[in-house]
Amino acid sequence: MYELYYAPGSASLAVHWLLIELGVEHRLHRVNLAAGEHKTDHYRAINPAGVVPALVINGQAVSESAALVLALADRHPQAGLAPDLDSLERATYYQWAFFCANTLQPAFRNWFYPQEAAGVECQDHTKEQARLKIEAAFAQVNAHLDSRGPYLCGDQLRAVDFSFAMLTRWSRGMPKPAREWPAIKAYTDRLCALPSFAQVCAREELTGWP
Ligand SMILES: N[C@@H](CCC(=O)N[C@@H](CS)C(=O)NCC(=O)O)C(=O)O
Repeated sequence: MYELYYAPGSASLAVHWLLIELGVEHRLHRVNLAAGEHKTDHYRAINPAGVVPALVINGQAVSESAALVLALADRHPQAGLAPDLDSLERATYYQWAFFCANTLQPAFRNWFYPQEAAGVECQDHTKEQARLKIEAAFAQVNAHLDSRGPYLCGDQLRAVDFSFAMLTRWSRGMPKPAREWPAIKAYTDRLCALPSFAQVCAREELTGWP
């Protein structure tokens, strides 16, 4: 049994979407970020970092969106969303999981919370650097999908695609949203056509993407 602590459209989206795609039983707890619920002692007992998501797996709380996506795919191998451990594709799979978690997501953090990195006085500069980093990352993925797609790991949809698709959605209000890169546009069209995407959008009341 899973319990997901989430906020609509946030880093919990990939996990929520994947839970639906996998068809596994789960209970949802909506965390009101505007009201600061994620900074309460109650929530910090679940995720000490005070951010969403957190996933309680059989009573044990785990966090970090990308890790949760990988863990879910491994726990439900019948869905075929994780490449075999000894396959070459597994290395590519890790590559994109860490790319999402280590390259793209921190850049988005700087875009959405530009005061964090170097203070309010530097926030415009931080945001501009974040934009450049995000656009460079999208250009890299676009070229990769063009030559080695249609999914991040090749022919098959994998769990990391849920993480990356979530991150492309975060760019929708940016000067150059991810869907302006043609291969990423085709990719997000494919991901967003999954019935599980319509379901997660309905549950989280998300609109405007794609
Ligand atoms: N590395 C974490 C980052 C999570 C994160 O930054 N979540 C954001 C929402 S997208 C959040 O909770 N923000 C509220 C805050 O930082 O106060 C993960 O991937 O789970």
